[in-house]
Order: sequence, then structure tokens, then C-alpha cells
Amino acid sequence: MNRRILHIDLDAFFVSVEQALASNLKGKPVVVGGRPDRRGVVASASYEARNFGIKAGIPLIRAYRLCPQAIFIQGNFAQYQEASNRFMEIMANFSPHLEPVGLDEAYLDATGTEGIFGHAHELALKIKERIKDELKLTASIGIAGCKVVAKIASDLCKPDGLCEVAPGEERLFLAPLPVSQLPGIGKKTEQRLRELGITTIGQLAKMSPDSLKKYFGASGLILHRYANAIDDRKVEPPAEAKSISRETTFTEDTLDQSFLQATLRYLCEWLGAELRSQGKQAKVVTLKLRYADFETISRRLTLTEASDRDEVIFTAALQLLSRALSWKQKLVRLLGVEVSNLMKGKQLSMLDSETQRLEHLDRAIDRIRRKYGFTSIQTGRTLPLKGV
Ligand code: DCP
Ligand code: CA
Repeated sequence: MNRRILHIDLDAFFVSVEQALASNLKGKPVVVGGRPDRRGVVASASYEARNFGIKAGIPLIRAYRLCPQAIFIQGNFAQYQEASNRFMEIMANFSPHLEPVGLDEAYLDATGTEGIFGHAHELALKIKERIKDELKLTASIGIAGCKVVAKIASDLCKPDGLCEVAPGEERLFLAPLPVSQLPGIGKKTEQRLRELGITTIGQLAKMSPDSLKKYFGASGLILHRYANAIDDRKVEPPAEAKSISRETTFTEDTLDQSFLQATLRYLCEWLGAELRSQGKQAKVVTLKLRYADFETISRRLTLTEASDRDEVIFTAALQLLSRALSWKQKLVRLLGVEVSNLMKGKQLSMLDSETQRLEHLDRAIDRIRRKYGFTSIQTGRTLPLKGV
């Protein structure tokens, strides 16, 4: 049976979320990544900024030189995570065969859904419309019989595009395109292929699998398959995460207890919020410390009862931190926390009134953060981080 696979990719994702929130940014060259006088690179550039040669990955200072009038924004990851969740929720309405890729991309297998949503092309239009109405974002969608061609199709029709490759036309569609359009072909492989006289996917498709294997090893065989539009990878929901972690590297190595504790609190609040948003509880908390000399240790503690509460995770992590610091007095370079042994649902014994009061507090803070961003509200324990 011919498969119908959609690849949906939001356009200029980080920037578009900012533009949806502040209409004065629309239609302008906008860059998310930070201030141009700081170190760092462009994370996302509006299509107006791309006209000046700005693209993801280039240093901010270079972006500034290419377009001094561009608006540079630090960015707010919690906002992007929230937009991503809503994007995936919209898509989940259309098919259970959904595979999120990163924050702003997904594959959706629409094979056999004609009866409900009409032809794949109509389904794609409906998805685009809902994303525009509900998120004020634009998506580009590619439709084809396999993942790799659907992805290339969506890349080609950006921004706000829709490109369908008819069944059986996949190889013809790919043939004239430059090899760099194939996922997995970076600058080095492209250069190597050019030396062999290969610049288009059509030329690549005609090379023998054996010679590709000789030049590029096992990935040469995959290149051969993709160039011939052979890709039987299924659209698969992601495996359940076994743990959630968050860590931070300090700009300066430190042994300042109150600063380390406040950072720890921040990391634990982030993990607690993430657990609650996934409806999960954790039984194990692990602390990770990297010292200035790069020695790295991790210490774990099993909770008496699984929890999704900031306070419980923090208390466990703080115990581990205090022990580690009294054991070794060395400057700390990185601090991280992980929660694992995750389970769904609540424990009955957690329903005493003090626990409930704290749970309500966590949830009230979650709501404010969902609306205004994670750093919009600070609990007292993270206040030493202010002004850092
Ligand atoms: N991203 C990042 N750093 C990079 C590349 C991307 O932080 N070097 C982030 C910011 C992007 C998001 O991931 O907004 C999605 O990456 P994409 O490659 O899909 O880029 P965009 O969505 O920004 O643009 P496009 O319209 O080309 O998809
Ligand atoms: Ca994108």
C-alpha cells in the first residue's frame, strides 16, 4: 500500500513565537540568540533577517555586521516549549501515528485517513489552518510516500508552504536537487561527492551501493537508499523517557553555598514543573557535580515515595549537595539534577492537607509560568540568582 506521510515544520520557530507575542516584531529582521555584543550564536532568524545572509549557527556579532538594524532578542525557552506542546497537541488530533522531532517538527502518517479528513493534501491544509488560528504561527508541510522525501519537500516549500509529491514520482522529484538537500549530507560529504563529479541527487542515485560504501562506509548505503527515495522507516511515537534532567555550567567556577543552593532550587523547580506537565512522579533523584578540574561525580537518592513536588526533589538534591560539598571542597563548574524511575499517577498517602497545600502552590506557579514564561515568577529560594 502506498503510504502518505506528512512532514510538518514550523517556520523560523523561535522568532515566530516572539512575533506572535509582540506584533511590532512582525515583518522585521529579528534574531533570537542574545545581544549582539555578547558571545553566542544565532538560534533562529526571521525570513526578513535571512535576506541579509543571517542564519542559525552564525556568531551574533557577524549577524549584527550583516544587518545592524535587526532586532536582537535573548529568547525565552519556556515560551518555545509551551508553543511546541500546543503544536504537538494540535497534530495529535489528526492522527495517533505522530512522531515529534525536536520542538518544531513532526512526521504524521496519514495512510488510510482519507475517510475522516479527506485527501492528505486537505489534511495538510487543515493542520496549517489550525496552527495559524491557534498559535499564530506558520508551518510548511511536505507530503510523500516516505519520510526522507516528505522532509525534503517541506524544506523546499518554506515558509508557509505545502508541497506534495505524487505517489511514484519521488525519484523524479529528487533527481534535479543538489545533494546538500539530503538529510545527513554535510559540508564534508558534499565536498567529497563534488570531487567525484556528483552534485545532484539524481547522479548520486545512479552510483553503485558498493562504491558509496567504499567512500562513506555504512552511511554510504543509506545515502544510496535515500537518493533513490527508498526509506521504509516508520512514523513512530517516541519511546517514553526514562529520566528528566537539567544542568547548568557556571560562567565562573564557584563554591558559594547560597548561590549553589539557589541554582539547585531553580533546577529542581524546573524538573518539578516538567514532571507535573507530563503527569509523572519520580522515585530517584540524582545530583551531578563537575569540578573546575573536570572531575565529575554523581550521587543518587531513592525517595520513600515517588513525587512531583519541587520541595521534595529539592530536599533530596540539597542533602546530596551538602554531603558532596563537605566531602570535597573544590570549585564547582557544573551543577545538574536528574529525576528517574518515573511513574504515572498519584500515591494515595500523599493526600494530607499540608502536602495538598504545597501541591496547590506548585500548580499555581506552573499556571503563571505557562502564561508568562518560566522566569516570570521566582520563589524565595532562588532569589540569590537575581542580578547574577
Ligand atoms: N535552533 C537553535 N540553534 C540552531 C538551530 C536551531 O537553537 N543552531 C532552534 C531555534 C529554531 C528551532 O531550533 O527556531 C528550530 O530549528 P529549525 O532548524 O527548524 O529552524 P527554524 O524553525 O528557526 O527555521 P526554518 O523556517 O528554516 O525551519
Ligand atoms: Ca523549523
